[in-house]
Amino acid sequence: MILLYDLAGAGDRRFSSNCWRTRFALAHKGLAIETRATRFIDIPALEGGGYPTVPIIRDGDDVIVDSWRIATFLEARYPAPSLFDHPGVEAFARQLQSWLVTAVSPALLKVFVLDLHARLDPADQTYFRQSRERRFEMTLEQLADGPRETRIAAARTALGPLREALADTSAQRPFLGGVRPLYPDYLAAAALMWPRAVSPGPLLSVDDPILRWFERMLDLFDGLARRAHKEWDGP
Ligand SMILES: N[C@@H](CCC(=O)N[C@@H](CS)C(=O)NCC(=O)O)C(=O)O
Repeated sequence: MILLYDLAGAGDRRFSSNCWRTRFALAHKGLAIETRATRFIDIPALEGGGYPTVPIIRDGDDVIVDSWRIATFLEARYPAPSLFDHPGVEAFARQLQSWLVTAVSPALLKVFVLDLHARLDPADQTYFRQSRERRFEMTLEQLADGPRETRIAAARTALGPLREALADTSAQRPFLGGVRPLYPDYLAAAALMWPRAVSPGPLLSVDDPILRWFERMLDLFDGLARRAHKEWDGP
């Protein structure tokens, strides 16, 4: 049984994209897991302390932190079914992750940061506000400044490369990974799981090809992601 420390907001919302990457990877490997709901303020004490972020997993005596390191650890210890299938897919996943962190997350944060703050456990709200305001050198309200429609439009534009990659998906090739999902699919789906968990505002228009693929991602593993707490008015 693998233990996953999974970030949770108020009402046990499992909103963390980084943790969803690991959640999907563990499901892909078919591994039995237990998740432990974790708040930001709980992280410093986990597993004896010294780990800065979640996800963290414990597998036997091994404690692994960082979603990428967890994915490669799982791949080495439980090779089949592979998360990457091919070294080229692993390289693509690395690139995709970097793009999600540098281009997509900032755009999503501008739209959803206040929704997220409002749905954190009250004990986490002060830590979240202080740490993010220090990091961005502005208040959360300044971060989310400007008309919401403009910020949503910017987030949709930021997702353009993913939309383009998914335009070729079809019944024959429904995933970025081809006939079946691979780690790039999990990275991209995980990025959408946090707006889905915290905000009623629709991020994607109903005819967006990203949404058709995301529906398939929600259905995987007996609807693992679909069963997660949903705030938005969409799938
Ligand atoms: N590169 C890390 C990033 C993990 C990360 O930033 N996790 C956030 C939650 S989504 C966190 O634990 N933040 C701790 C904090 O802000 O104190 C990974 O992919 O695991």
